[in-house]
Parts: sequence; C-alpha cells; structure tokens
Amino acid sequence: MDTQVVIIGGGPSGLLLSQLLNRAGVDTVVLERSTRAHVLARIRAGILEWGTVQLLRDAGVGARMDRKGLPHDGAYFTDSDLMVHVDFKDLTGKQVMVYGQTDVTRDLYDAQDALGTTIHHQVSDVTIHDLDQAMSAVEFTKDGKPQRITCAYVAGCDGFHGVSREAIPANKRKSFERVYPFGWLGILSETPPVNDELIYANSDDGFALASMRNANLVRYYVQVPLTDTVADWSDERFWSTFRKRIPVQAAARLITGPSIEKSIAPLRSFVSEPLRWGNLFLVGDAAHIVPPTGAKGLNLAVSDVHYLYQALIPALRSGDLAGLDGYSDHALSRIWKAMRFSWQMTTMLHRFDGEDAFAAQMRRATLSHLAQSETARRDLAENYVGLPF
Ligand code: FAS
Ligand code: PHB
Repeated sequence: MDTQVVIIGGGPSGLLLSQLLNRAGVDTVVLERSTRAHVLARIRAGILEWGTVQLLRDAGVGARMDRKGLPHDGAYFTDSDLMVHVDFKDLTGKQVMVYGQTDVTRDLYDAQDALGTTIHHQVSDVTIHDLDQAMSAVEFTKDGKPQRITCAYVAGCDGFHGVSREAIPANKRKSFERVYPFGWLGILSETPPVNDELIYANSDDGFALASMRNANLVRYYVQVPLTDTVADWSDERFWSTFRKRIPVQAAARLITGPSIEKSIAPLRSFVSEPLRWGNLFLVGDAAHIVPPTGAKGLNLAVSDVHYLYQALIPALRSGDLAGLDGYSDHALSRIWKAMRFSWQMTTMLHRFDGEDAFAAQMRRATLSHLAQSETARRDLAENYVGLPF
C-alpha cells in the first residue's frame, strides 16, 4: 500500500483532514487539481464557529488565527431601520471568529509543508478504484504522466464540482436541492468596517451583508438577480445599493473605496446521501452546499472532518470500524440541522422576486419577534455559533 489515506482536494477540508491525520501518525497524499496560488486566491468564507476555532488550534494551526482573527460576541439582523442585536456570548457563552477562509487555507498549507506532507498540485484525470476491496486505488495524471496510488481509504474533499461524489453509483445516491432565485455579489475593499460587528440587512430593496476581514478590509455583499454578472456592477452601483439596504444609522458611517475583488456566488442548498461508499468518504462541499447566509459552508466541512478523523484513527490503528460505519449518519445529522438554519436565514432575510405582500409581512414579523423574544434570539445564536459536534 502506497499510503494510508488519499485525500482528493486541497481546499480547507482536505488540508485539515490531512493535518489532523498526519499529526496522529497517519500517512496521507493530497491531490489538488489547481495550483496553490489559485486555491489561495479564492475569496470565500469569513466566519469560524467556535468548534472550528478549537479544532484548528488542536490541529496546530491556530497561532496566526489567534493573532489576526477578530473574536465577535454577536451580530445585527435588521429590517430597514429596525436593528436587532443578537448577543451570542451572552446567550450561549460562545463567540465566533472573523478570520477568512483564505487565511485558514494558507495556515494549513504552511503547516502541511512543515510536516513534509505530499501534496500534488495541478493533477488531472483523477479516478477512484476498488472501493469494495481491502485496498483501493486512485489514478491521476501529473506532469503528463499517469500515476496510481494504492491506499486503505479515500477522502473525497474535492468540492461541489469534484469527482468523488460521482464515484458513488447514481442509483445508490439520493440528492436534495433548493436553488435560490438570486446570488450574492461580494466585494473586498480596503476601508474601515461600517460597524464593529456583522450586519445582516433585510430591506424592501433586497439583502445586504456587512462583514469584514480586519480593521481596514471589509467584505460586503448585496443580493443580485441570477442573470447579473460582475460587469453589470460598477463600484458606484454597488455602494449606492449597499448604502440603501443597510440601516440609516449605519449608512451614515459608511466609508466607501475601490473594490479590490468582486465576484458573484449563486445560492443553493444541496445534500447528497450517503457520505460513504466502501472505502470512500465524502467531506465538505463534495457532499453538501449551503447558502452563505448562515455562515455554515466552511464550518460544516470542518465538522465532517472532525467526524471522519475520529473514525479513521481507530480503524487504522486497531481495525475498529464502528466509527467509519457510523460516519455518514453521524455527519448527516449535523449537516441537516445546519441546512435548515441556512435555509431559514435565507428565507428570513431575502426578498424573493414576485413574492406577495404576505411574504414581506412574514419576514417583518420574524425580525420583530427576534427583537422581542430572547428565546428566538437564543435559538438563532445557538445555530450561528455552531451546534455541538
Ligand atoms: P472546496 O471547494 O473549498 O475545495 C475543494 C478543492 O478540491 C478545490 O481546491 C478544488 O480545486 C479541488 N478539486 C476539485 N475537483 C478536483 C479533482 N477532480 N481532483 C483534485 N482536486 C479537485 N462558506 C461560508 O461559510 N461563507 C461564505 O461566505 C462562503 N462563500 C462562498 C463563495 C463561493 C463562490 C463558494 C464556491 C463557496 C462559498 N462558501 C462560503 C462555501 C465554501 O467556503 C465551502 O464551504 C468551503 O470551501 C468547503 O471547503 P471544501 O469542502 O474543502 O471544498
Ligand atoms: C464573509 O465575511 O465572507 C461572510 C460572513 C458571514 C456570512 C457569509 C460570508 O454569513
């Protein structure tokens, strides 16, 4: 056997699984189709649940996060000028950490390099074999040459557009999907945040999110029609729309500047079951996608990694397969709860084209209840900071 675990995908879930396994003495090989620079250029998640923060520290990659990250006690949820503060720390005893996925991924690459882990970049033609045998294999092309690696297990950490999910026969897979009729246009701008904590803003004109990366780098989003492209959105148009959608008291403090990154992400909810097929285990976006409204995408990938890591160690050390046999159901239980929260936040905060006045009233009443009910705020807080692993 060439290695114990082949990990397909060098994004956050693949790298974190490799890091945890390597630190436990397990040999891995990571296969990534892009260059490291391309992976690190992606601007994605910005909020880490407290369980994610702890796991990154346990993996030995928390030092830079603890120096540069911003612990946040709460966030604001608004309906036009009604601003509701949900104090996560007061309601749950936990915070969240503002620390970009790009930084997490960079920290993981640095740590994997320090361990001397084998990470093949720019691989292509990845195929997975013999999943029902004691020893499986992964074939791929690297520098124009065909390669084959034998292994005990394969972790499919290759995201929504990867090959792992398709390695499970279509008639053995069941998928669930909700595609939302809008996307998020996101920008990065080297300007001070409009608010000390995040603002999830619902307005008659649509949704906006005021997030950040540090005291002089903001990450702002506006809901846009799916038909829009980045070319439709000048900085001026972005700023005037964003200013219109956040509460007036925040808009008065807004400092605008040139965008240094601008991209549109579609919104969907997706789950593929099961997460296991023989020696293959799906992790993260390879198995599920959530709309970013609940800040769950990256964090769900991390909890999958936690469950798979906890299951692989006894299997590899003593042949105890109970954890692996239970991985799919165990991970799916938490996945579906995060799926629900992300869907609820998306329907609560976005204006849907063609919606009737009743739908707008439901959104308004939901936020008004949030303002008046500590129970409602605690329910949101428990889900936002992350349900227990
Ligand atoms: P990833 O997609 O990050 O990584 C998969 C890796 O596998 C990639 O590097 C890919 O190149 C590689 N790969 C694919 N096919 C392969 C193959 N055949 N062979 C080898 N390698 C292969 N989440 C949030 O919480 N908040 C957000 O704001 C947010 N914004 C997002 C914006 C966009 C545009 C996208 C796409 C996602 C966003 N997400 C967000 C979700 C995102 O953060 C994911 O949850 C997170 O990247 C999941 O990590 P992975 O499972 O590692 O998948
Ligand atoms: C981000 O900072 O990119 C971010 C924060 C919270 C979200 C989504 C994205 O819910």
